[in-house]
Amino acid sequence: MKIDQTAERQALYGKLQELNLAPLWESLHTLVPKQPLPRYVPALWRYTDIHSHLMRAGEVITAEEAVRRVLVLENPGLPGNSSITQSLYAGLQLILPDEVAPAHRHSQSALRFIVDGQGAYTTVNGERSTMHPGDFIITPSWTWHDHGNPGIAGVSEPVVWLDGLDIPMVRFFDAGFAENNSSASQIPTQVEGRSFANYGYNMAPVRQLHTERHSPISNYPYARSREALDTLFRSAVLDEWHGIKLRYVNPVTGGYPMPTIAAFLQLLPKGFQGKWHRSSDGTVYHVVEGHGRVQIADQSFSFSPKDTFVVPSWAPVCFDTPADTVLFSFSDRPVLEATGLLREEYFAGHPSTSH
Ligand code: GTQ
Repeated sequence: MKIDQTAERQALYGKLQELNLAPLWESLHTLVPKQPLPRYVPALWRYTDIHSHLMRAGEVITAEEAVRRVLVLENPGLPGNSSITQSLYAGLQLILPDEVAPAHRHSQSALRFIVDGQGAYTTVNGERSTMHPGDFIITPSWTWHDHGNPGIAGVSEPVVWLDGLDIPMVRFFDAGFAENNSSASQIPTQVEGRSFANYGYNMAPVRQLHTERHSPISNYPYARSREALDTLFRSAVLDEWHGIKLRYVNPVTGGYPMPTIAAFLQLLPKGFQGKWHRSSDGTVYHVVEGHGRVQIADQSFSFSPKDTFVVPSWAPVCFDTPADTVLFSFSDRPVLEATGLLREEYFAGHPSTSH
């Protein structure tokens, strides 16, 4: 005897819903997927599309009024979420000459990767860092930070950087706290470059114990990281998937700069045709130098300097670069490693033919 299961089931589901109950068997396959099923999608933001709008934002609102004048890079698969991946936020922040973005602190961790312009600084817990294009700067959880742009050596120009924060992750845990400082700008209490002098030369202070969860270095200067990539390119074997790729470290622990965010810098030399790989940490990439093409699953994007793109969790990715190319990237890898959730796969051929 064939009964009308559909109607009977729907009747049951209706009654369940009134009692805040739901039938697992209707959603089991998406709740426990065979592999990640991200709702966010591969996407690329061209700096040439964004730049004029960012400058226009500089005309319609001051940094003071905005607090942070940022255009959020919002993943088209997560509209209204201010997220670039399920766990991470990215945005392009503009600070004009003589502006100040006032001091505050929050439980969200932030990174800055300097995109354009000279003459701005950020002050993190009393230590000021002058920003240079390509510098990687961290603002760890609950550290006071303010930004300013007084100019430098006669140069007075807009400064733009990429912000990366763990905002969606902190929102997921409902663990967000924030407060404003009573003064807009912190008076520096440390000599500029102090953290780098203490920890940036493969040395460490003999008596001062750094017991924080984040790196004691606040600014990882591009000149040093770039030099490392160049030396390795001339002397080391190229990784067939990543080219020459280094990760930024907390020099005290060898771990990641902050507990929730990993960051990387890689050189893909002229003529590089990378192999396919994938990993369970959805990753945001930013183009520092060069140009090329990234394939993400069945999509292909060409990229130029200052563009930003996102590779979702478990999407196969490969690069080819007709010119020497440097990519900065960041992800939630520390959290996936700490929880045993990080998986990676390196393909010998095309992902569709490798299984
Ligand atoms: O510079 O403190 O893009 O608090 C978003 C939130 C930047 C910042 C953002 C923030 C900041």
